[in-house]
Amino acid sequence: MTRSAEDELPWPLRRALEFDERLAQGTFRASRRSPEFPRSAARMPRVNGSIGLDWGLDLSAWRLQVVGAAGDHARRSFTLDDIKALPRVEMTTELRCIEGWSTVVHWAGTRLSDLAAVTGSATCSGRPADPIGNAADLLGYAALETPDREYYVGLDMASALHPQTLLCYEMGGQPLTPDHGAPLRLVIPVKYGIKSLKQIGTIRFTDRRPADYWAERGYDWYAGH
Ligand SMILES: Nc1nc2c(c(=O)[nH]1)N[C@H]1C(S)=C(S)[C@@H](COP(=O)(O)O)O[C@H]1N2
Ligand SMILES: [Mo]
Repeated sequence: MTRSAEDELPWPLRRALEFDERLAQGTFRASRRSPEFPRSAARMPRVNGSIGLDWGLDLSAWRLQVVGAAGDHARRSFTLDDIKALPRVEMTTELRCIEGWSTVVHWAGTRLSDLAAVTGSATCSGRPADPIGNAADLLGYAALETPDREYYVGLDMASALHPQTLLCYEMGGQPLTPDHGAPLRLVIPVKYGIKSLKQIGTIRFTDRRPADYWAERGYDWYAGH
């Protein structure tokens, strides 16, 4: 009979590992959903925040860079068409800004969890992410940044892989405009708007809690509501 490395740990450590694993699985199962609205309730939100937006970005040369535990040399890059080839999801949810306003918006894009599943970048092993079946294999965090790295956000993995966390290329039934984050932005309705990073350049999955632009300026790192 072969014994796994885990079996050889002293029992208090082993118990702690098992507990962490159950906790992580519980987190993913419980994943609280943000309310959804009829599409007719959707409006176009104001443009809010333009840190790190490059108005002159060459959309044909743009690529989404995805980096996992294996590091920069194993980065994968995706064109917008690659992203659009992943399952399309539409949702009508509230964009809630920490400044006190909110707007119901209709979004279209693909789940960040679907990207994590095709790249294997979100796990320690490099296997496709399976939050329910194998939560212990997941890295702890996702870090997103604009191509110029001026704006950056950190997400805990449960929120990053939440079913309503989307990489969006359409807003209000139209392709994203540059001021709303073309060609691709994050929309994460379980968090305040500060986390919904516009114009994504790189997504990095990591075990170290990522830097976060607004957390560095005194806001709560999690920014849930
Ligand atoms: N790159 C970038 N993304 C950003 C911001 C920013 O300044 N730069 N501001 C955030 C804030 S505070 C909010 S409320 C939302 C607003 O999105 P909207 O402009 O599409 O309404 O974008 C978020 N994403
Ligand atoms: Mo905001």
